Amino acid sequence: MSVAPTCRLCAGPVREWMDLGRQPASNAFPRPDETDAERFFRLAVGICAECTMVQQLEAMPTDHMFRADYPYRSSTSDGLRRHFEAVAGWLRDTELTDRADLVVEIGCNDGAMLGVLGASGVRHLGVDPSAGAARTAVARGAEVRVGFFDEVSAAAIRAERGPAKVVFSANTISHVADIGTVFRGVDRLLTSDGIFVFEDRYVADIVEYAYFDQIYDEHFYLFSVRAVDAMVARFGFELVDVERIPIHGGSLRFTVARPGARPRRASVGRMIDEEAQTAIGEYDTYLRFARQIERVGADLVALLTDLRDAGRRVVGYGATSKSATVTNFCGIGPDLVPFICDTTPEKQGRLSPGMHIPVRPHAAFADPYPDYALLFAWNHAEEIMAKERHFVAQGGRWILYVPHVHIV
Ligand code: JHZ
Ligand code: ZN
Repeated sequence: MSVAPTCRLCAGPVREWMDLGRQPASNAFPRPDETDAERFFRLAVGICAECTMVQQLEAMPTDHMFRADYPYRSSTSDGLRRHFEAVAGWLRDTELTDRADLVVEIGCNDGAMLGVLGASGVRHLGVDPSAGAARTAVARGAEVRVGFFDEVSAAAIRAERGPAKVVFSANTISHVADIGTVFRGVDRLLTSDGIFVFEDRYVADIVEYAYFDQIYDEHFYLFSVRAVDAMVARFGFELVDVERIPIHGGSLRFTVARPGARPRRASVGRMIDEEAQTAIGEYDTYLRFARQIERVGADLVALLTDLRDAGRRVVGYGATSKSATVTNFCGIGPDLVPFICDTTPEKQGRLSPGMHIPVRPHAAFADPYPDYALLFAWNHAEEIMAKERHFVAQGGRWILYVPHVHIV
């Protein structure tokens, strides 16, 4: 009899609901001569029967995911740049009002948020293992410590600069399987009345809109309000506010404080009730989702195969992390999608992880336009479709695969 895997947070039994197969590190884009060194893992997801946290059953080693040459850049999308400017303005005007206040950002990437605070003279520090992204953040006027955030680096930051009034993080906290290291770090760093604000994908939106490609190595946990509420309490904090934000197809902004330090807003209880009504903590919900994922995968391969057999040209748009899941789960390689265009210089000239589809500069898209563009960056659809109006005007069509395969 095999023993059920245990929850990383509460040690309860984790029931697997989907195996997305052998998958690479979603942001490790190999050079054509580096494909032998790729690392793979089994991308399987389950739900804890006790605390309901959705989590992966096996983890890709962190040092393989977040390396010095990590290629993702937050500022490549206008929408995200505007979002992070708004976050900076909100923190500056509501929390960082005293000249002595310090803000620390975990995973500051290229400084899309922190650069704005730095320019306003706010005391700040970013912590990020990606040396390349950090260089851009520094050029934007942000101060960055290259490395991981954990209890050791947090203690060093406190010793050097004193406690932080705000710890902020976007799309990073769910990425750390050993998440206790982050919370112990926040505990060392935060003032008694400070807040820890983090934004991450919302599992209820992922299920509702079948955003299955949000499941990849980096998204180790898929957060619900109920599971995060229990998690932060376990680490000695209180979830005091939660807010939906329309980022990456549907995210939540969590605000965490020391117990009793801040009033707990009604939104927390309200969203936990909503999740109970929509069965977001239940295994059967995810089994249904898994069947839907299989259907979408089969439909997408059937469409791409038909188009290829009919002699139509299809190009991928946006070498997203998400596309690693889609291409590797479905077995989509250069025979079905000859290349993916992407504006990120760090990805160009490289191959997509696992399936080795060449990544080419954006200019390749119109040279000449393909018949169809498979939109891997569907979370930026509005921005991209507005920019590529000419593609559609001359007869091109977009292929989307969420929440189901369709052509627009
Ligand atoms: P995008 C990454 O996910 C990884 P990804 C990470 N795990 C995460 O959670 C989020 O980011 C925050 C390109 N592009 O934002 C740029 C164009 O080519 O969906 C990017 O390579 N033209 C930390 O990788 C990709 O598409 C454009 O006009 O899934 C978009 O990646 C635009 C707007 C983007 O994140
Ligand atoms: Zn659990």
